Amino acid sequence: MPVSLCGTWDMVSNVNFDGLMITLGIGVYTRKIALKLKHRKVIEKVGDVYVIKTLSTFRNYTVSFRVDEEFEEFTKGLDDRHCKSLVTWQGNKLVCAQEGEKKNRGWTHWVEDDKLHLEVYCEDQVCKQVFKRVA
Ligand code: 1AG
Repeated sequence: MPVSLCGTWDMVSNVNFDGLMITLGIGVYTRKIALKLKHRKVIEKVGDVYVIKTLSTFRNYTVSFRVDEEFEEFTKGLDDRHCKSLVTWQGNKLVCAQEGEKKNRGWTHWVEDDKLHLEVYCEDQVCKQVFKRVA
C-alpha cells in the first residue's frame, strides 16, 4: 500500500519550470511572474475521486478525476488546452497521461522521504518539483 499523497504540501524546489512553460507556449511576461511562485498542492480524496489543487498568489488550478477513468481536462489558467487525460497507479507512483495537441505530455506524483515529488513533462522538457508537508 503506497504512502498517501493526500494533504497540504508547499513547494521547496522547482527545476526547469521555465523550459516546461516555453514548450507549452507561455509568453515571457507570464513566465517571469510564474517563475517566482511557490506552489501549494492540496490533495484530497473524496470517495474514489481525487481532487488536486495547485494554489499560488497568481493563479490556481484544480483537477479532479477517478483513477483508471479517462476524463476531459481543460488546463484553464495554465496553457488553456484541452486534453484527454488518464491517471493510473504505476507501483507507488500516480501517473497522468495527457493526450492532446502536445506530444508526450503528463505528470507523475509520488511520496519519497516525507516529500511529495512531481515531474511534469511535455515534449522533451521535464520540470521537477518537490514539496514538503505542511498539513
Ligand atoms: C499541474 O500539476 C499544474 C501545476 O499540472 C503547474 C504545472 C505546470 C503548469 C504548466 C504550464 C504553466 C502555464 C502557465 C503558467 C502560469 C501560471 C502558473 C501558475 C501555477 C499555479 C497554478 C500536476 C498535478 C495536477 O499536480 O494538476
